[in-house]
Amino acid sequence: MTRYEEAKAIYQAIGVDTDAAIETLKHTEIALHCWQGDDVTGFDQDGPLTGGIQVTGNYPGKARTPEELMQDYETAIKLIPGTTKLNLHACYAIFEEGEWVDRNRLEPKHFEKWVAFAKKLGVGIDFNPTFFSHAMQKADGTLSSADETVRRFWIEHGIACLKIAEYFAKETGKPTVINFWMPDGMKDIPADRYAPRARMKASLDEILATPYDKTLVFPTLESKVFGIGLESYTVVSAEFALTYAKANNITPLVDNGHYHPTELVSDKLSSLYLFSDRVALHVTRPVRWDSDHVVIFDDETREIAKEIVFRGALDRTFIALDYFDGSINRIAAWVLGARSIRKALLAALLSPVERLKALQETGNTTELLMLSEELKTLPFGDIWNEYCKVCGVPTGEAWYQEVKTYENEVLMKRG
Ligand code: RNT
Ligand code: ZN
Repeated sequence: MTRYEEAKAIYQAIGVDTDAAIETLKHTEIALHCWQGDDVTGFDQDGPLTGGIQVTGNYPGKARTPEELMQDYETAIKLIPGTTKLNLHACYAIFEEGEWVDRNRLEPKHFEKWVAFAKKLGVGIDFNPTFFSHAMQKADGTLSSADETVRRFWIEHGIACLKIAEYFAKETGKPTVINFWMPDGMKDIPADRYAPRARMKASLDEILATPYDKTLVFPTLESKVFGIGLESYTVVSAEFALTYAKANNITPLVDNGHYHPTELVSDKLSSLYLFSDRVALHVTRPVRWDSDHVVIFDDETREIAKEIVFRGALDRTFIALDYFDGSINRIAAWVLGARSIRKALLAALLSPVERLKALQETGNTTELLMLSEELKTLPFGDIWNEYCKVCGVPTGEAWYQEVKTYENEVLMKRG
């Protein structure tokens, strides 16, 4: 008997079909964010990263061009078992030599090379308008700005991006999620919390009134509790985002770094599933704040995965990763985060869901706690290794050697 066969029998004894779990996980799409590869820099401007988000670290080998970013991305996804989706930001537009257009004038043609790349990899594309790192992102924000010129510019950007999202979906034949995250907010106490929110609402209404194919393009709205330099007020708070999404029949997006430290996204998902057809996630790891550390196989990531899987909601959840660490090898960062969310999903898929739920329903909370703890030491690693094998990617730490080789041969040669 192989280790997998032995482990399979152990799971079978508690009523879990490991082959079925592996098969489900293989086809579960995870959107992998391009912005981990270059510390959220992009290609359309030279300014600093703004919008109240920060990347720390100066690990060598950061991608500087579209070609480098694509090469790095491809290297990463070969080490990640299961279906990936390419997640792009508008600031990653690729211009011809000597060409440049501002964000409100972006067109599908500026993303042709990304489409060709996605087709080569056989993956779908998700998209994000970029409302930060730009001169038109003023102190009072973007879509909520009191300056009509500023607000208009960003509305045009939103509309342009909606069209690009539709182009992605049509070209790849796979739905495109387009996520709206605006950093708008205030460092200090506002005199008027209402007016910016009213302008934000009007702006989003105008963007979403643009015709787009609702079977192919799924707008999501991401809330946030605070940003660096935006500590006192964020326009798109949780209440704003959830209410707006519900009222306008779009999808709410929860980023697990965007709440107070003792709030847990795992506890929020069931409410969202109850009231929304679809739910979108940015999976990250906040360490004391929205620090965007690399996702690991920790308790909260596992609990989030459990909520999705136990609800039977994999097919109505858009799962994306969103973190950025410049202090370690950026390819390893991608691989680690993506493998970790997949481990969390696998652990959930390997649970005797009905038995656990029945223990709760019948008030057997002692047995529920006992079983939850015993499940943790079942031979999960053997199933994980089998999953990696089935997906044709290295098992155990073997993937890291490939990253190291790539680091020596490619990354270290970059200036
Ligand atoms: C920022 C949000 C947002 C960004 C990306 C780059 O706090 O999480 O999703 O991380 O759009
Ligand atoms: Zn996010």
